[in-house]
Amino acid sequence: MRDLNKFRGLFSALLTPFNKDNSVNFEALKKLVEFNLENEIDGFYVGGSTGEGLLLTNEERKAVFKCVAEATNGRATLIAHVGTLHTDAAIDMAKCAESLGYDAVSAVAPYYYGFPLAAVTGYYQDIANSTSLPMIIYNFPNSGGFSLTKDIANELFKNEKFIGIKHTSNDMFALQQFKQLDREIVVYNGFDETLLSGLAMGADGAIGSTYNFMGKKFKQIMRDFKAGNIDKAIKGQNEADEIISEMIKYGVFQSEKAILTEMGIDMGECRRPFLPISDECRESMKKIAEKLMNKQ
Ligand code: MN9
Repeated sequence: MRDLNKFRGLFSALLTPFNKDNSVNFEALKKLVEFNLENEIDGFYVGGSTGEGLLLTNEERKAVFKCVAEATNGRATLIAHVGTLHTDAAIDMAKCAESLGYDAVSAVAPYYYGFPLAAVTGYYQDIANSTSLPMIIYNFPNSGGFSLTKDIANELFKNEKFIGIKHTSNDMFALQQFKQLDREIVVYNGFDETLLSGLAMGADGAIGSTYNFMGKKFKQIMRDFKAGNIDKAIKGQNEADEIISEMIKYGVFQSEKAILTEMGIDMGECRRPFLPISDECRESMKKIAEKLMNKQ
């Protein structure tokens, strides 16, 4: 049995900063890692949706893995998101993550073609069996049509390599069901705006984008929940959701880049086809950043 303890807690879905010419800004990335660690983050989920992983070349994704591993230097648990449409490319990235000392790999299901279930489970088995690293399934039903169920998960989790699920969905019953598999696994709540409900349904931790700048706040919500201070936890979640609902108006990733830039990390823009950060977004996020900086 693998030790699951290092996989519990609050994980930042790490954003990827870009230079003006659209290349990855590794200096800013290192700063962002440091900033997260100062804000009590337990680990990083690298190159996922938030990291614009699917808008990076595979070489860039591997370079980001390397930069984050070096910057972290053993101070946090590292999960490499290697999901893509092409199994061999995912395997290549998983091997890279293994050689860099990552703790686990994760992958979104293959999208676009509407693959049959056997192809999706085959993809997961092939990636999981290609390295010694454990696999965390990225269940994100809105991303391409595949929705994990308890039955499918029980089949996959017969393979000991599988240790967890990142559940990016507000279907809390599904999350609860994943905690009832034939053996113990880690389940991450994937939407920050519903972290508290995920915890109430048994989540072991959370992976999310807003933890890049609200790490301390969400750690406090987790502590309050654990201690049974539910009113306080609800208050904390409400405060965070006021910010997240404002971000959703302008685009979540653009808003996050605007906030972090205000906080002193030069994040640049998101890659096309994401829209540029609007002036209205910058104005609104400036206020949020100022509020957060005064509090944290
Ligand atoms: O990885 C993120 N999921 C996506 C987690 O972006 C699809 C979340 O952290 C969201 O960005 C966040 C805002 O909706 O909950």
